[in-house]
Formats: sequence, C-alpha cells, structure tokens
Amino acid sequence: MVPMPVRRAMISGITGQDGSYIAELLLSKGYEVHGIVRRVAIEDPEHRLTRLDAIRSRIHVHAASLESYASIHQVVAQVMPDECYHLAAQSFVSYSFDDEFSTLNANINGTHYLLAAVKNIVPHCRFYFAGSSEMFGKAEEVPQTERTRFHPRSTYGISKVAGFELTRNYREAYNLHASSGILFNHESPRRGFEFVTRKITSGVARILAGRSKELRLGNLEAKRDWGHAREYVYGMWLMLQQDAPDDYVIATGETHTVSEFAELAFAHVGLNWRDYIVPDADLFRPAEVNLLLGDASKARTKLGWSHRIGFEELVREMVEADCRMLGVEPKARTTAS
Ligand code: NDP
Ligand code: GDR
Repeated sequence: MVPMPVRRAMISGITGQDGSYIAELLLSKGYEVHGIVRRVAIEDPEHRLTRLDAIRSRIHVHAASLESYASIHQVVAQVMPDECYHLAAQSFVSYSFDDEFSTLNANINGTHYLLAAVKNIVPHCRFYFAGSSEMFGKAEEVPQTERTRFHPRSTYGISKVAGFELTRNYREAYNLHASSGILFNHESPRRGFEFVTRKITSGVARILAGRSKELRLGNLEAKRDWGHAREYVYGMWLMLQQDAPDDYVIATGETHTVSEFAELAFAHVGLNWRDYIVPDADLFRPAEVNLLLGDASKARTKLGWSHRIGFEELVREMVEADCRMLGVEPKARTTAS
C-alpha cells in the first residue's frame, strides 16, 4: 500500500489563542505544521511562544512580517503548504479605535499578501480566513446568519469585512479553495488578558489571591455569543476538508451579557460580583456592538459541526485555570437560593 503523503499546514498567528489550538489539532491529525511568527517571537520565545510550549519541538516556525509581501512570499515558497490558516490579525477591537491605521494595514494588507502568495505559488493550497461576528456589528437581524448584512462598528470590523471580500474575490476570480469562517466570540484559558472574559476570570483569581480588590469594566450590558476556542478551530479545519470552498457562521446560538459572565465567574468562587465590579466610563467604546447571536445551522448541516461546551462550563474552566495559575483554590460554589 502506498503511504498517504504528509499534509503540510501553514498557520499565520500561530502564537495566538486559536493558532495554538489549531496547531495541536493538526499535529494530532498527522500534519506537518508550520507557523508564521514575528521576528521578535524567535528572539524572545520564552515570552512570545508560551501558548506553544507543549508542542514547540513538533512545529516549524518561520519569521515574516504581515506588512511585507516579500517576506510572506518567501515563507510560502519555502513551506509550499497544502492548507493555510490565516489567523494573524490585530484582534483587539478596543485597540482598533486607538490605532485605526495599523489595524487596517495589518489586517487588510496581511490578508491580501497571503492570498496573493498562495495564488502565485501554491494555487492548490486551501485557504482559511478568520472572519468575525464583528462584521455584523450593528446587526439588522437576530440571529445572524451567512446572509445577514454587514454593518461593522470599528476599523477592526471593517478590516475583517475587507478580508472576507478579498477571500471571496480570490475564490471567484482565481478559483482558489478559499473559505471564511464567521466566528463568534470564542474563549478559553488561553484567551488574551485584554479581552473581557479573561479580564474577568483573571480578575476573580487575583481578588481571591488577595492581589486586587476590584475589577473595572466598561459596558456590562453588551451581549455576546461565547463558545470554546478548542471547538471552534475544529470548525476551521472542517471548512478546508470540504470539496468546495464556502463561508460559514460558527456560534453556539446562545447569548449572554457581560454582567452575566461576571456574575457566574464570581459565584464560582463564592463571591458576589456586585461587591467587586467598578463601572468605568473610560472603558466604553466610541461605537459598540450591542448584541451578537449566531445561527450556525449551515455549519451543522454541511460540516457536521456543533458545539458541546456550554456557557457555564466555559466560565468554570477559565476561572479554575486562572486560580490554578495563581496557586489559589476556587472555593466550592455556593448555590444561590
Ligand atoms: P489572538 O489575539 O490571540 O492572536 C492573534 C495572532 O495574530 C497572534 O499570533 C499575533 O502574534 C498575530 N498578530 C497580531 N498582529 C500581528 C502583526 N501585525 N503581524 C504579525 N502577526 C500579528 O487572536 P485569536 O487567536 O483569538 O484570533 C485568531 C483570529 O481570529 C484573529 O484574526 C481574530 O481577529 C479572529 N477572530 C477571533 C475571534 C475570537 O473570539 N477569538 C472571533 C472571530 C475572529 P503575536 O503573538 O506576535 O502578537
Ligand atoms: P470583542 O471582545 O470586542 O467582542 O471582540 P471583548 O472581549 O474585547 O469585548 C466583548 C464585550 O465586552 C465589553 N466590555 C469590555 N471589553 C473589554 N475588552 N474590556 C472591558 O473592560 C470591558 N467591559 C465591557 C465590550 O465593550 C464588548 O461589548 C472579540 C475579539 O476576539 C475579536 O477579535 C473577535 O473578532 C470578536 O470577539 C468576535
């Protein structure tokens, strides 16, 4: 029997939350995994490659800049990938209001460079673009599907709409197997500390450890459809295993306010969130996305994707991981009467 050739995957943004999970998934499926990282990551691996600690010896990392076509071209030509997961982006919505220009540059040009390099060098390569529910922004319908009109509310959202359109255009114009996932918020113990879920769960752990007394938050009424990152990256992989490229919403179909997340996280360690949360007007955004709720019916039907981890389990996993990190035991949860 002729052995199956090893499939080669390339991941931009491999150092991030999703990059680390998809790298693990691909390794478990026997892929040769290559990651594009910034040069500073190779200089300072102890700080910048921590999410990859468990798999460092099994992956190949290449330095390139999202701002330089030449460097992206060089890595693609060296790796010659069969599948490319383009996850690198300035991904923090709040920061996109502070630095609109670099958000647009990195997110739009980075995507364009990678698509162009794939088309020019490895046109057989399957391409995944990390689209976002932030593209819906001020959504005109609830729940949001692949057919809901985009109305982004930040340069981050605008950059993702542009990336989505570039990906679709490369699919239609050059016949690339290029798909976009429209992923709703997904979290995990590997989430960056600046995002609200991790800010809350790490805040709970710090309060429990006696390292802080309060947690300042912005808009507590915003609603998000929160899932688990490990399950969402499986959706990315499934998209690239289809015969034809397409776009898919990945979501849980449940939405919760930021205050519900905080209430549950504090309750898990026996604390009342109202005693610790300090509302901070400076943390509100100039334009907010008030309500996101995804309908993943298409992904369920066509990909066979579904989520298993619910809201409570996600919050619990994140709180417990942050408590462990600080060496504190989460107290037994008090059941509210
Ligand atoms: P993270 O913020 O955890 O990771 C972002 C990655 O992009 C990191 O590897 C980071 O590298 C890299 N990156 C950022 N800016 C640049 C740059 N200028 N040049 C090169 N690399 C850069 O994001 P997630 O893992 O959460 O998300 C992955 C992708 O999915 C992103 O594109 C995000 O916008 C999108 N997305 C995420 C969702 C979520 O809920 N998590 C939902 C929908 C879409 P470094 O470590 O060096 O900073
Ligand atoms: P989001 O995630 O903007 O949805 O983008 P984030 O966790 O930053 O905000 C979610 C909601 O919480 C409100 N909020 C706060 N947010 C932060 N970061 N810090 C606070 O103190 C705070 N207080 C309230 C926000 O106003 C917002 O309404 C994430 C990113 O991963 C994107 O890359 C991705 O595309 C989308 O999810 C889907």
